[in-house]
Amino acid sequence: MMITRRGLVGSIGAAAGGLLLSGCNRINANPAVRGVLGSAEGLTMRAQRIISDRSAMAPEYGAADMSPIFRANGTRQPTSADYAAHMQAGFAAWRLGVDGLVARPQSFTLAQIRAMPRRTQITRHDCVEGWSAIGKWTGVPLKLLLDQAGLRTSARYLIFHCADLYGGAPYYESIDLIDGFHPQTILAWALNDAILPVANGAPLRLRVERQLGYKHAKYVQRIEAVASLAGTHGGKGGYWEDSHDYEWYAGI
Ligand SMILES: Nc1nc2c(c(=O)[nH]1)N[C@H]1C(S)=C(S)[C@@H](COP(=O)(O)O)O[C@H]1N2
Ligand SMILES: [Mo]
Repeated sequence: MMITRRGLVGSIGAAAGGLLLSGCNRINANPAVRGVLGSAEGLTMRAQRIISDRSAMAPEYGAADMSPIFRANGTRQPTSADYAAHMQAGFAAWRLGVDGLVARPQSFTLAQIRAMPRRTQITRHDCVEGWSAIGKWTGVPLKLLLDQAGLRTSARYLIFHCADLYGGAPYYESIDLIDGFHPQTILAWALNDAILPVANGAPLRLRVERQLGYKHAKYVQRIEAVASLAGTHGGKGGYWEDSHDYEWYAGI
């Protein structure tokens, strides 16, 4: 994958691109870092870091850094009757499917997922629309679900199918196996020590901390292991990738 200034700005639109760059400036408060990142050399460096250091951990913060309110963005409540029924029932009958190129297809209840080992992390969420928030997420490491399902050797990507439509189209996202098995990649069921609110993706949402906000699929109901992204929806691996040409790998 190539990351160029044209790619960044062109994919998001000039106005939002400006916001993205200002977001980067905030992220790198050190003026020296800011200067380098603003240059062509800096873009090369950023690309280099993404390519060579995919297993690095995203920064984690302390309780004092947490945003007073973690705002919601995109879908705040899926509109289907099916989702409404699950919400009414406290998601007691919600199932998370893990299937596709796996040896043992799984269908997890929320109770099963909450009983599995959990990871809690305080991280910063960066949205391309120019806002960030620091929140405390608790959930099951995705690796544990993948291990139970047993990925086939042909699996290359994981597609997250969501329960909502956005702009009339199904929201979905995808990641590769490096992010899939990254220790900070979790399916979160709690935010800030409370059960995950509907606005933030109840009952389960992806946290993939090395990438931008739109990759963090909310309302996840099915994880599908695939060899190629070409066969799903528009074929570019996500709602925003298909509809607005956003980068598939949105590393930060
Ligand atoms: N299913 C679904 N997931 C989604 C979205 C959405 O609209 N639907 N919006 C994305 C975007 S752009 C962002 S910034 C985050 C927002 O997460 P939040 O609502 O918890 O702030 O969710 C991402 N995941
Ligand atoms: Mo976003």
